[in-house]
Amino acid sequence: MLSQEIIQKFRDAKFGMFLHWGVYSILSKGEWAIFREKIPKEKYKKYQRMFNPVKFDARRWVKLAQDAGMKYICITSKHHDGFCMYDSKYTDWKITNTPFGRDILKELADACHEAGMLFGIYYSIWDLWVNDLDGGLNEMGLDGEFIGRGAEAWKPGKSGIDYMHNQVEELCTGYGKVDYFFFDVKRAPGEDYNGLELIEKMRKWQPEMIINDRLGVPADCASPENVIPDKPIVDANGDLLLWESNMCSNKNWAYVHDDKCYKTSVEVIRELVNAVSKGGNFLINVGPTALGDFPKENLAMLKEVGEWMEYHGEAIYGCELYPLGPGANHFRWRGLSATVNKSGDTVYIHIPNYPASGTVDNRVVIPGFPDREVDYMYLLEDGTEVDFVYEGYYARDNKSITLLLPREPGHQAVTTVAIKFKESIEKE
Ligand code: H79
Repeated sequence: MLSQEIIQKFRDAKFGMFLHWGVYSILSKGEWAIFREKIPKEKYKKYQRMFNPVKFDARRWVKLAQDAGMKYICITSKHHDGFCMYDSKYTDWKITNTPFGRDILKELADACHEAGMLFGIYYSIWDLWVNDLDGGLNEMGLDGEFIGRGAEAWKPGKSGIDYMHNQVEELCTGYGKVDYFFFDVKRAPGEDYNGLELIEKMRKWQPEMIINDRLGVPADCASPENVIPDKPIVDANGDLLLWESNMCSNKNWAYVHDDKCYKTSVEVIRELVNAVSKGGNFLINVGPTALGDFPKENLAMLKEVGEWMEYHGEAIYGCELYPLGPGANHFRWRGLSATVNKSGDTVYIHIPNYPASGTVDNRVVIPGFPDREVDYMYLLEDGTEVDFVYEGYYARDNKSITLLLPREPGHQAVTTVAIKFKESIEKE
């Protein structure tokens, strides 16, 4: 197991960029195109000859993530189509055999290390190119005989398992420090891939690397997909586990020209705050184009998220969840949540649905809060002082505190109030 210190370091980073990028970006039908469209290998090989992302600039990508307030990046080294975005010596089906010819993973790893950005690698176990790994395209009869479906057909063979272990070794030993390893889809149980042995080897190659839970054997990080869980993810003792929600920024992971359902910065900021106030991390995805650009809708989103983070980052990075009483989701302020900083002297109340201007009762009631005396509070956006009274709104008790907010929100995405106490919170 990893030390709490290493786990905490990753948890403190909070916000990352997921990148789904590969030859499928040319088809523009999502990363599952080869499977969904049932494309035989011979036809699909064309995309290796076509892949030439002349606009790719690793430093620019890292800067875009950094300016958005992200502390880590995680890129697809290989998705289900088996195409390697790095120079694997175990296959010819890879980036260095395209007209582009450069090792994209290497360039991105270097740019991350240079910028102090944590570096993460996504790796799909399910591989449609390798028939000894979960059936490959044989499962559909697209590369040789149809081998059927179901547990037997999907059981990985020795050469498939070796292929995967070898590639994970390349990824964990050839790209400098790797902070995060994101396994994805597999068709058989984790033991069928000698998962425990693989994790053990990975700990040797990268002793400080966080490994997600999708290899099907115990690892470090839970990985809810496209959802922020209702509650913090905890173990049997109720202790907070390391978890990260990964999420699309439109309806697809890889670039789809026709998919214009992009999330706005307001939505992304709210998802981030939701995750962090439940003790989780948030990994928002970007699907770069075949040329190596980010979709313009993503660029706008990232820029605006960065503007929010510039003023609200202190309520995010390194903060912990701060549970509010059940009555805190007072009628207009649904989604109210809170975080607390490490020293415990500041609690941050996050208000995602700030009432529109002109409303008569810009109040937020926090029941049962707090035991200690508040010194003062203010909006993180501009330092405006927020008045308060030690009483509830409906229940006129003195165990609640009511924030008397200004009419206009601090920020339309999430308004955050910093509450300073006369003494810091005693943490158990
Ligand atoms: O990379 C992105 C997606 O392509 C991938 N994970 C994110 C991060 C993903 N999308 N959906 N899923 C994974 C769900 C997986 C469903 C599966 Fe299956 C069930 C895979 C194997 C069994 C469907 C049924 C596809 C193959 C059989």
